[in-house]
Amino acid sequence: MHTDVNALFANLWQDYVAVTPSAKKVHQLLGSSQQDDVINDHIALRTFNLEKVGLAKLAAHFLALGYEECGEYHFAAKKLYAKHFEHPDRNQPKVFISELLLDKCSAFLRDTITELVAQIPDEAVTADNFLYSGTHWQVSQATYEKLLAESEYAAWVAAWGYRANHFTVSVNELASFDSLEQVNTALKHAGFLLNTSGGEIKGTPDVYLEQSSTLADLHQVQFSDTVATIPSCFYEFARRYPLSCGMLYTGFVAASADKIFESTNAR
Ligand code: OOG
Ligand code: NI
Repeated sequence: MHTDVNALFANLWQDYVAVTPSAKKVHQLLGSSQQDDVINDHIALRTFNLEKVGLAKLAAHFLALGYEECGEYHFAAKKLYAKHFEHPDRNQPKVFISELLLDKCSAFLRDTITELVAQIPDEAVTADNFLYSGTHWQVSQATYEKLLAESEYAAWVAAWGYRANHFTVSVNELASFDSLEQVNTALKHAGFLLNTSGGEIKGTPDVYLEQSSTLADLHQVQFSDTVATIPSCFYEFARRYPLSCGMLYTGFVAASADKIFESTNAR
């Protein structure tokens, strides 16, 4: 486990941009508009509800750094369960961790994923680098595609393993943009493709959170038998609104998150 939260996020970022070259360009596009670096609202991680690598095992890395469990979310159609975590230091990014509920999936999917996860050495899961360690298994392109037909989420984790699925810019902290619409316009002008599932902007001020995201980059992945180009990771943008107490809402919105998951769908 990491002892330094900043080091953990720096490592997650390095690993993420290696397979998401567009993130660096987006970062520059928005970051160049202010003196300070772009502030991260949150990151997201994906896994399966197997004892060895379940949500709790990923969360342990953050709990050890002082993070606290804050909310839970259900996604019945996608067969996902998620929790979010916050650090007492409000400047640290929030963390959204989801897991695929394998007991609700087909025997093929469950058996395939169980076999992949069995290949992870036990000690790898608690190692410093686990959250940005990628895959610990070999998967063929045909197996990836068969997983994809049932669950885009399962196929994504089988191909990319353990790494940040996305980073999220805090739009509230951007000096040169007053709205998410403005951010989206700048992104589209620069040629980035946005996730339009559920509309370009998911959520409204009424639910205290507006979100948009790019479509995942298309990046080369090494399968056991081939090299293929498939969706990797994406970049998200979040604008939070104050609750009646005056504090910004810090949770997530399940209906919006349901659509954000689709940022890794094939184009
Ligand atoms: C997580 C999708 C949900 C959000 O901000 O609502 C999410 C994922 O795609 O793994 O990140
Ligand atoms: Ni997100």
